[in-house]
Amino acid sequence: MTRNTGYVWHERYAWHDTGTYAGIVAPGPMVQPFHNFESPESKARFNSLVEVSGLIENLTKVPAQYATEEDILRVHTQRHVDFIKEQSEQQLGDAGDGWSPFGRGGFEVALLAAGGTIAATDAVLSGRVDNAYALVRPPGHHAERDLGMGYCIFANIPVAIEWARANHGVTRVAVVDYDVHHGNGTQHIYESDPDVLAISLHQELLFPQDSGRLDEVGIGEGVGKTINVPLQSGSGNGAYLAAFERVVVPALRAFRPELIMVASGFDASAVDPLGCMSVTASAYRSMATTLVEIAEEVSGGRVVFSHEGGYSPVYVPYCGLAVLEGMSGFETGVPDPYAMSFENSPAHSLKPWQDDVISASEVLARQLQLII
Ligand code: 3YP
Ligand code: ZN
Repeated sequence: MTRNTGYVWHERYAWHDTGTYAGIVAPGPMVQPFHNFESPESKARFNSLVEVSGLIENLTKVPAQYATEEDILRVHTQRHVDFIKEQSEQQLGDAGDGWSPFGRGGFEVALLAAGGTIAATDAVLSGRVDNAYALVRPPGHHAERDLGMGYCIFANIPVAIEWARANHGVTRVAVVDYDVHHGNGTQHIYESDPDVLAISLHQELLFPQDSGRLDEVGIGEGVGKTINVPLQSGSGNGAYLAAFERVVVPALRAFRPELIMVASGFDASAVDPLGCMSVTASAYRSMATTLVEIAEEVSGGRVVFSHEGGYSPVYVPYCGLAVLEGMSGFETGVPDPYAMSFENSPAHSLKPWQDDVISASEVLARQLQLII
């Protein structure tokens, strides 16, 4: 079965400049300059593979658009918007936390990233496509209402959700975040909102520090609508697929959202410089297929992926292609060239201690009467 999958990419995403860095830190007298891990490479090469593999012929190109200031202000404070504008005039500004450098004109690219996610959401909600992938940059899941963080300037997914609520009469939305880092921005923006279920799978206590614990379950009316699955470093396909089967799918089934948004980061991959997980393209494909199928069951198939992290220039393209193949049902026949190195690792079997974390998160969700 094939589906009509929308796809957003804009060359300007590759022009977002994160400066001369040494991975995540600034170069210094004894720190040789390099580039920032958050560089155009992994994303531009993902797009190249989508084109060269021929998959693009089976996708529907959705033009990116710029979010308006009004769109951004449904989520962020005027103070944050003004700060980003001001930083965007500098040679190398920062979104607020000191980890999020961006060059002149970064404000406009950030509007295009949020707007690209809006465009994908609009294409899905208006029925022009069945589901959609927005390959945007800069990412969004760390951005708080009043602060940019962890490479993120604006909260792309929340901006698209609030746009959908204002323009399509959508109310209940679920966010599934499989980026290796905790989706703190999404969590905090929606922690008191009972109509947004935010689920984040991440490497425990990686980034932000001391964030994304199991006991962060939401606040007030939002209690039970925040789910964190803080997996131990070293988790592979077995742990991710078990977390999907036992936590993500039952929670989505119980919540019955009208729309599912996916924070799609590939930094839990087996070769990522920022994560210590071991996920491979085949598991990313399964996660995408599962999300599309559960969307078909609960939200009329409406699911929108917005790109987040993932810093291996050579592997992200294959993980991303697998997700797009899973979403669309089209197979390019392009093999994962790294499968021989990564697929047979003992890291993929579900370990008892990984099972414990998943069980704890499952039990908690059940206690909160989310999973019936
Ligand atoms: C930003 C600075 C140090 C770690 C980092 C994480 C960014 C990311 O991929 N978030 O999803
Ligand atoms: Zn990440």
